[in-house]
Amino acid sequence: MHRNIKLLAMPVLLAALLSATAMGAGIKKDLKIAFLPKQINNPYEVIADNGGLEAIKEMGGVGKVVGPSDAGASSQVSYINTLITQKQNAIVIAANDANAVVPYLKKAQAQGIKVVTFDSDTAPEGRALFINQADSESIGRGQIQLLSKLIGGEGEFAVLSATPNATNQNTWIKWMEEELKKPEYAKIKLVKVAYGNDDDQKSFVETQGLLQAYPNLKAIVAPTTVGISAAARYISTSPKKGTFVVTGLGTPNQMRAFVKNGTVKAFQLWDPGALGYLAAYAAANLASGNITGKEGETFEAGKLGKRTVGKSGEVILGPPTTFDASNIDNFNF
Ligand code: RAM
Repeated sequence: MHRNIKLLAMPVLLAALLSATAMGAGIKKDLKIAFLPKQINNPYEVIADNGGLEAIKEMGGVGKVVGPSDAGASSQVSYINTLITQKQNAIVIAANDANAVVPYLKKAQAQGIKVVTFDSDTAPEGRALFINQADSESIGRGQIQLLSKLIGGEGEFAVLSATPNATNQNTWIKWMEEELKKPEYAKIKLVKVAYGNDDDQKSFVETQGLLQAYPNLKAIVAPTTVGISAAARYISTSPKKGTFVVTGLGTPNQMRAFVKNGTVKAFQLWDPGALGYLAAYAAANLASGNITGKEGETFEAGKLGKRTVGKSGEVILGPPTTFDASNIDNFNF
């Protein structure tokens, strides 16, 4: 009888063990993990934060999201100070500025709080890990490759970026400029980098300004989900709809209507939810003492599987996807 019970219990035990391995074995329970996005009301950041909260729930932790309503360089400082006072186990931040938040993040780390950046990095001393959506160089170069196809290899274009201090956009723009040096892009000219500050209205007005200032402008590349949707909205009611090219990085849900009505042909992104999910697992593994942020370390990230820490504490989610009329309906984020 005793033996039978043991036998019966085996599969149950095994299943429990397997699920513990998948969903973060070796993760301390009740970890307090706070997400601090660039801005609380940015749809992209909301999806990413929700991915993070899902992972924290899976791991039996206590998650929360706090943050400013604007993406200004120092708008996150007061939130970091509060999170330190609350003795969070980890802070997961999409930094609005590479340096402005660093002294405060160093203070957090000195008190034992683990810091992970995601989406937009700080200087390396601000954090243990940076969870990057995709390799920054490929994102930047990929944007120019897509633009070139869409404008037939020649013409003037402008970049409509987020804030002037955004680490992620600035890195991508730097790689766009590198890609433009290749001979095959000799006839493509970047005339201006404008900043919509990841504010919908400002991005809309900047789009209008670009079209007025550069009458020969053929395209806008907006490597920000806020910028690309505002630019598309502007073009969708202008006589240039259908001929003017709007591309960049956007969420399929925000861009779907513009693809369907012919304003936008193609754009790119990754799954922001998976990015937040991966960042939460990275933070929990740091806070559980499983990893320290050194190159070559590995950790289990739930449904995303085993991940490896790369150079200077960078963990990469995966390659971006190009969305167009043929595949946009397969995505819901
Ligand atoms: C905006 C933000 C975010 C960026 C995306 C692509 O939502 O600037 O940081 O990663 O666009």
